[in-house]
Amino acid sequence: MSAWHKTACILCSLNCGIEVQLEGRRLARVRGDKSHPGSEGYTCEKPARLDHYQNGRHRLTTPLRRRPDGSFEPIDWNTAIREVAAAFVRVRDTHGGDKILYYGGGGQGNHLPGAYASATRSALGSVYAANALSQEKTGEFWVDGQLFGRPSCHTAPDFEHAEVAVFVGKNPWQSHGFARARAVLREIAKDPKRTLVVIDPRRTETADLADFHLQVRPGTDAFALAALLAVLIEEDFVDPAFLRDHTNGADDVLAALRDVDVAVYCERAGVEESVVREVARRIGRATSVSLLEDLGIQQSRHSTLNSYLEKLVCLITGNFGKQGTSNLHTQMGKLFGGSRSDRRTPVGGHRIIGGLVPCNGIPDEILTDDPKRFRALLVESGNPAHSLADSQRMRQALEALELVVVIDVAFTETARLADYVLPASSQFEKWEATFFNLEFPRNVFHLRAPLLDPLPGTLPEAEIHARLVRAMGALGDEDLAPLRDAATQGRAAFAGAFLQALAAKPQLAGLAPVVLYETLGKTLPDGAAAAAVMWGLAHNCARAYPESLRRAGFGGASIAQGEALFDAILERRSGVVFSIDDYDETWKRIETSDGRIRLAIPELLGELQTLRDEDAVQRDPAFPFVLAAGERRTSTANTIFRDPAWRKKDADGALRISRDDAAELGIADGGRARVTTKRGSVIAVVEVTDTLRRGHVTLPNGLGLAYPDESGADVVRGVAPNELTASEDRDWLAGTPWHKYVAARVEAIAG
Ligand SMILES: Nc1nc2c(c(=O)[nH]1)N[C@H]1C(S)=C(S)[C@@H](COP(=O)(O)OP(=O)(O)OC[C@H]3O[C@@H](n4cnc5c(=O)[nH]c(N)nc54)[C@H](O)[C@@H]3O)O[C@H]1N2
Ligand SMILES: Nc1nc2c(c(=O)[nH]1)N[C@H]1C(S)=C(S)[C@@H](COP(=O)(O)OP(=O)(O)OC[C@H]3O[C@@H](n4cnc5c(=O)[nH]c(N)nc54)[C@H](O)[C@@H]3O)O[C@H]1N2
Ligand code: SF4
Ligand SMILES: [Mo]
Repeated sequence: MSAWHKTACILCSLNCGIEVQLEGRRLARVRGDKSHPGSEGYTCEKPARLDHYQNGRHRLTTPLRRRPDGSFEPIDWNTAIREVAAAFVRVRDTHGGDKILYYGGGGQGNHLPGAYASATRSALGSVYAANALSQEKTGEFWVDGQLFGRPSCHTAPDFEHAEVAVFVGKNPWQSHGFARARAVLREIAKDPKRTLVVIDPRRTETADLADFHLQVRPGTDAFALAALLAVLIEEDFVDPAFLRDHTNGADDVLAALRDVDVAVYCERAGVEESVVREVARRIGRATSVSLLEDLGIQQSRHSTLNSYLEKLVCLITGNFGKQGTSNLHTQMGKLFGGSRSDRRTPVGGHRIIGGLVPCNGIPDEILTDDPKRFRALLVESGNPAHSLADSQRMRQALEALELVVVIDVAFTETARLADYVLPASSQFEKWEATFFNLEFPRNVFHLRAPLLDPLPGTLPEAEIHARLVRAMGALGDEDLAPLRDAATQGRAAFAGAFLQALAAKPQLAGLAPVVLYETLGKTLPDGAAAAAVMWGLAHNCARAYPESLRRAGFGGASIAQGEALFDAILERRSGVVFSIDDYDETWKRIETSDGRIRLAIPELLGELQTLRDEDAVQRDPAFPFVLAAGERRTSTANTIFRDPAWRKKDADGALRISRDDAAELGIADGGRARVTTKRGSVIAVVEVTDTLRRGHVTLPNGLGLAYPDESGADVVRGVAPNELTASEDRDWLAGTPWHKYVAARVEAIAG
C-alpha cells in the first residue's frame, strides 16, 4: 500500500483537506483529511475524480508561440521567456505599462501565483487587474466598503451557531461556500429549534431541506427583500439599541423602507405575503440570524442593491458582531484591494472595486480607438474567452490586442487566441495555497506541499515570474547575492538585510515576492522556495491581528509571532489555525472614521425608490423565458475539469425546464431544444423538472469546453453559457453580469 499524502481539494473555495494515494503519477485514491482544522475529514463527492484535472489530455507540456497563420509552434523555455519579456517591455515602452491588463490571481485552489505575478506587473507598471471576482462579488464588496469603511471589510456568516440560516440566491448543498456545508445544513434542518430559509426561484437541494422556501420569480429579489425588510420594520423587529450604538443614517433607511408596499412587492416577486411575514417574524424573534448571498442575486438584476438589502436584514435586526450572525474576519493575504477611493477605468469610466476592473467592461477598454485603451493582456489561471460574459465580444477583444500571453495548465479557449502560451505545473506539482481564508471566529490557512514533480516541460508560476522579471532586467545578481548570503545565516540576519535592501532600492518592494523566492526561498526545507512569500504575509498578519494570533497559540512580540506562524505554515501539512477571534474583534475591524456602520447608502436608496415604478416582469415577447446561464450542479466544477468523462451524471449539462413549459413546447425529457438569446443560439439536451417555475430555464456552468479525444481532435460537450450572454447586461453600479437573468426563447427540435 502506498502512502497517503496530504493536500487539498481545488474544486471550490472551501479547499477541504484531503489525502491522496498515488499510483505512479495517478491520483489513485482520495479521502478527507481528518486532521485538517477546517474540513475535519469532510469532502463532497467531487475530489475522488481529481485525476481528471491532474492527468487529462488537456495538459500542456511545452511553451507555444502563435504563427502568423494562427497555428501554434512549440518553443523552448529560454526562447519563450526572452520573447515574452521583450514583447511586454515593448508595449510598456511604447504605450505605458498601464496599458497592460492582468487577468488572474488564481482560481479555486491556486493563489500563490497571483502573489508572484505582482512582481512581473510591478516590473511592467501594470496597474489594472481583473478576475472572476469582478463578475460576481464586487457589488457586495462595494456595499461592504460603504457600510464598514473599506471593500475589504468582508463578512463571514456563522451557520454553525445561527438559530436562523438564510440563503439568498445560494445553493450550498451543491456549491458549498462554508465549511462542511452539507453536514451543517442537515444539522439545522433536523433541529426543531432552528430554521432554514431559502430564497431561490428553483426548488434546490438546499430548498428541499428548508423550513421556508420563498420561490421568487427570477430577478425579483430586490422586491422580495424590500418587502421582508418593510415587514421587519412594520412589525417592530428592529433593534433600536443596536442602531443607536453602532450605526449612522438608520432613520433614512427605515424611512425609505417604510414606503415599501408589502403586498405589491410580494406580488411582483411572486411570493405569498403571508409567508414573507412568517419569515420576517422568525428572523425578528431569533437570537441569532446568519445570511449568505451568492450568484443568484449577485449575477441578476439589481445586483448591488440586492447585496445591500440582504445586509440590511442583518443590520437592522442587530444580527452582527456576535455569535451565530455576521462578523468581520481576519485575512492571511488579501484577495482583493481595500482602497476607499472610487477609481475608474481609463476608457469606459467603469468603477474599479477592490482594485478590480469589472469583467463586463473589459471589451469596452479594448475595442476602441481611444489612446488610453489596453494594448496587452497577461492571463494567468483564467479563461476569459469562456468564463466571462459575451464570448463573441471577448474573442474580438482578445484578437484586437497587440499581445496576449496565457499561463495555464491547459490549452484553453483563451490560450487558443494568445500569442504565447506558457504551461504551468499543476496544483499537485508545486507548493500552493489559497487566500480563501474567510472564516470567523477561527480562520485556517493551508500551505500544500507538492505530491509530484512538475510534469516535464512545465514550470511553477513562481519560477516563470522569477525568470520574466530577470529577463526584463528588473532584478539582477547584484540585488540578490547579498540577500542570498544573509539567508544562509538565518531569518533574523535575512530580515535585517532585506529591510536594508528595500531602503537602498525602493523599487525592490514591488518585486519582493520574486526577491524572497530567489533568496530566502532557496534556504527553505523540502524545496519550498515558492512558500517564501508567506514569510512576508505571516509578518503582516502578526502586525494586523496580534491578539487573534495569540489566541491561536502564536505568542510573543510581533516579530516572534510572525516567525512562529511562518514556521507553523511550513511544517503543518494539514493546515494551520492562524487566528482565533473574540466577537469584539469585529468592532475593531470596522474602518469608518468613527467606527460606526454607515447604514444609509444614497446611491442604493435612490435605486430602491425606482422599484416603485418598475415592472417586475420586463419580457420581450420574442424571448419569453428567463435563462439562468450557469448553475452549480453535482457535475460542475467551473472549468477545472476539462475532460467530460469526469461527469458521471448529466454528461451534456442539460437545460432544465418545468414540466408545463416542456409540455406546451412539445419537448420531452432527454430530448433536445434550441435556446436563443439576442446574442446567440445553441442546442441543448433537456431535463424536464418539477423544481422550476414556469418561464424559468437553467443551464450549468463549466460546460462547452474543447477537449481532445484519443486521436487528438477537439470535442466540445455541452453548452458554453457565455455564447448566450451580452456584456451590456450588467449592474449599473458594479458592472456585475446578469448571468442568471438572460432573456431567452426555447424551441423544440425534431428528432
Ligand atoms: N458543484 C460546484 N460547486 C461550486 C462551483 C461549481 O462550478 N460547481 N463553483 C464555485 C464558484 S466559483 C462559485 S462563485 C459558487 C457559486 O455558488 P452559487 O451561487 O450557490 O451557485 P449557482 O448555482 O450559480 O447559483 C445559486 C442559486 O441561485 C439561484 N438563482 C437563479 N436566479 C435567481 C434569482 O433571480 N434570485 C435568486 N434568489 N436566486 C436565483 C439558482 O437557482 C441557484 O440555486 O459555487 C462554487 N462551488
Ligand atoms: N454564464 C456564466 N458565466 C460564468 C459563471 C456563471 O455562473 N454563468 N460563473 C462565473 C464564476 S462565479 C466564476 S468563479 C468563473 C470561473 O471560471 P474561471 O475563472 O475560468 O475559473 P476556473 O475554472 O476556476 O479556472 C481557470 C483556469 O485555471 C486553469 N488552471 C488550473 N490550475 C492551474 C494552475 O495551477 N496554474 C495555472 N496557471 N492555471 C491553472 C484552468 O485550466 C482554467 O483554465 O466563471 C464565471 N462565468
Ligand atoms: S466542498 Fe469543495 S473543496 Fe470540499 S471536497 Fe467538495 S469541491 Fe472539494
Ligand atoms: Mo465564482
